[in-house]
Amino acid sequence: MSEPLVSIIMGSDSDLPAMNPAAEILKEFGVPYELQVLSAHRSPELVRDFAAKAQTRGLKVIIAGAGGAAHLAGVVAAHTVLPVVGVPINSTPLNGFDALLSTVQMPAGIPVATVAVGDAGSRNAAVLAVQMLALSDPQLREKLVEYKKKLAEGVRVKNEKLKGGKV
Ligand code: RP5
Repeated sequence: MSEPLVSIIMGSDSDLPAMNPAAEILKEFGVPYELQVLSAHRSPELVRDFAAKAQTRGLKVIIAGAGGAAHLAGVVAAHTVLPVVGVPINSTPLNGFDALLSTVQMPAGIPVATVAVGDAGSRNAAVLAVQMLALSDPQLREKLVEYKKKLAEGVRVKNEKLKGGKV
């Protein structure tokens, strides 16, 4: 695989099932990516080092998912000017509501583009990353147009089934 353009990082290996959908989407679009476990709390030095070197490594977008006291996306955003997409993961007794708030409520000047909690968020983080890359890549833009057509076609088929009494 060529050098990664997108880095998918997560606070723990227990977050992998939640972050895999993002990887699947990037694979579908043919975008080179990497997966890493980095914890803002348990390995703060590694996180700082990763974020500080991300741009010179050729990364364009960072997707960061975390659950408990979810600071990973925000800490990474503090150390880079690359766009950071945050995925709140529902890995705590509060079912991700806590992760949503700690990911989304960034102070002015250090944005984290926060997506939905859970599976939809993981997928959307990757689609958003592809949309960012597509700004300077017409082929990726075309793939996004096709992707949206497929989504619409899926809805059309479901609607036909429903109208035909097949659901
Ligand atoms: C967060 O704490 C991780 O992102 C994970 O969602 C949660 C629990 O981590 P483990 O105790 O499973 O390693 O830092």
